[in-house]
Formats: sequence, structure tokens, C-alpha cells
Amino acid sequence: MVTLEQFIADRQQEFERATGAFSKILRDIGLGAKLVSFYLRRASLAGFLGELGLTNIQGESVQKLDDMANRLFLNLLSQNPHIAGLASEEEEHIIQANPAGKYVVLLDPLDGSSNIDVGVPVGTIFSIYRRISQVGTPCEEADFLQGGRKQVAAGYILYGTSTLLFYTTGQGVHGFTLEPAAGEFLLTYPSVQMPSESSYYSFNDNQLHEWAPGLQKYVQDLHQRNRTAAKPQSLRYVGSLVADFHRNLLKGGLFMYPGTVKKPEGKLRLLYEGYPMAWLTEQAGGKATDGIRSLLDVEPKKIHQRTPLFLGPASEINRIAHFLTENVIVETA
Ligand code: P6P
Repeated sequence: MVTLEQFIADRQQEFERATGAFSKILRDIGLGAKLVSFYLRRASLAGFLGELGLTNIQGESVQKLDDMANRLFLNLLSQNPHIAGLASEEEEHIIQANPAGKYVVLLDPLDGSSNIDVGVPVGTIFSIYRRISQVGTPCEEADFLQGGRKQVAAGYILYGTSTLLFYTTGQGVHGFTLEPAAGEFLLTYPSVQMPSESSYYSFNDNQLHEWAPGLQKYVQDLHQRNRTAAKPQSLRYVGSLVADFHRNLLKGGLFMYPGTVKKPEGKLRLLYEGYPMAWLTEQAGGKATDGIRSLLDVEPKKIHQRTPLFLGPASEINRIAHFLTENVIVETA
């Protein structure tokens, strides 16, 4: 049994000259995950479900559990001496932590929270950068807007049938399962690789008529391929990015949340949803784009910037790019 802390300690050289900073940051993320997991599983017993009665920067109604997870992670991480600042989906502005810290952390504290009331898995997503502003001074927005390829670590926690923590530092994707009896995350998924064949497709087609014509053709082509495929791909979409992504990471599948005519930038956030999931996808051998470009190369301009998001096996991602860039006529039977 290898604990998360031991695993990181054994691989310190992967992260920033073995300063121990990463292990301390991930330890605090792991502690936050254990506490959020505890409260989530008791939410309906403790009156934690439902809306807080506030609206966040995204214009969305804040669920009580969104607020709990946000405050819990921010309180924990802002006391970590290695963290200079934080950004959160639930906070309009960046949050100053420790000027002597060398890293900044971005969070989606509780992703998919509208699913909690119906018992569907939800998650936390994190992304870590080494700051570029002067150590010893307050962090700056530029520290958070370095671009996806400058991440030094990224990962997610899935609060599902078990509590899982998956992360990468650029040396593959590694997964851990919380053992409640020990209160430890134990290594259960070393060096994860996404299957090259797609078994699932995950997208909400309620705005299909507003998607780019090439993407509508891709969907037609997908259904057409299923008619003759030995193993047709199945639709699996629970509406929690972390849950949908995690299944597709392990089993092979496409997740996409495209833009529409009215909202070309789509719904999901670039910095604390797109970039971390894109890096994990690439590290697991998959491909991540905005439909055309590698998502990690999409330039960040604002903390809460949205982006179309396509994550999956290269076979499907390349097909999507082909349909989006060619006027492909799909043979309809
Ligand atoms: P829709 C949850 O609200 C979320 O931010 C992601 O976790 C999820 O992938 C997406 O939105 C679901 O959006 O429009 O299909 O409900």
C-alpha cells in the first residue's frame, strides 16, 4: 500500500527541485478532499442541500455545498506557506495568501453541484502554477494567466462510489482511492492510459441545432458508424464534468461541450476546468482541443474565461477537427 504522500515523496524530483512544496500543497488538497467527502455524504442528513440564496460571479445560484467546499479549500490552502494566491470559480477576484509562497492554485471547488441533490457524483478540479511575479510580494493576476502548458500540477477529486484523487505533474497520470479506515489516499491507478478506442460519447445535445454544421455532421457520422460497428459507442452523460471525464479516462470515450451560435465560447471554464482536464487527457495519451487547436495552447485572457472543450481519444478528436475544417458530406443511408 503506497499512500499519496509516500508516492509524491518518492518522486519529489518530478516537481520543482524536491523542495517538498508540492507534497505539502497536495497534502492540503487531499485533506480538503477528505473533509468535503465527509460533508457531501451527510448533506441530506445535515440540511446541507439546496441553495444558499446567493448568486456567484458566474450568475449561478450558489448551492450550500458549493459554498462549503469553496470556503473549506480556500481556508486550508490560504494557510499553506507555499501558496501565494488562489483563484476559485466561486470568487470574482484572485485571493492573496502568502507573499513568500512560490505557487498559485486555481480551483473549481465543487463541479457539478446541481447533481448532488440527486446523488450523482460530483468533483473538485485543481490546477497549480509556479508564480511569475516577485516572491515576497502579493501575487498578481498574471500568475494565473500563464497558459495551460505552464501548469506544474493538475488533477481532480471524484466524490463517487469511492473518493478518488487523480493528478499529473507531467510524468503521467496517477490515481488514488481514499481508504476511510486509514484516512489515507492509497495508490490504486498508477500511470493511467486512456484507451485509444472510444467506447462512450458524452455530450448534451440539447443545443445540437446551434452547433457548427461540421460538428452536427460529426454527430451524424458517429451515429452512422454505430449502425455497423461491432461494438457501437454508448451515450454516457451524467452532467458532472469530473464524473464524465473520469469514466472516459478509464474506459475510453469522448467528452465534448462545444460552443453554440449564441455562446461560441461554450460553458466550461478554461483555467480551472479546461486546462487541468486537457493536461490530464494528454498525459494519459488522449487529445484535448477547443475543436481545432490544442486546448493547452488556447490563450488565457480572463480568470473566468470560458472555452469549448473536447477531450478524448485522438481518433475521435481528429475526426471532429476534420469535420469542423472540411465541408464533409455525410452519406445518409
Ligand atoms: P449541462 C456542471 O454544471 C458543469 O459545469 C460540468 O460539470 C458539466 O460537464 C456541465 O456543466 C454540464 O452542463 O449544460 O449539460 O447541464
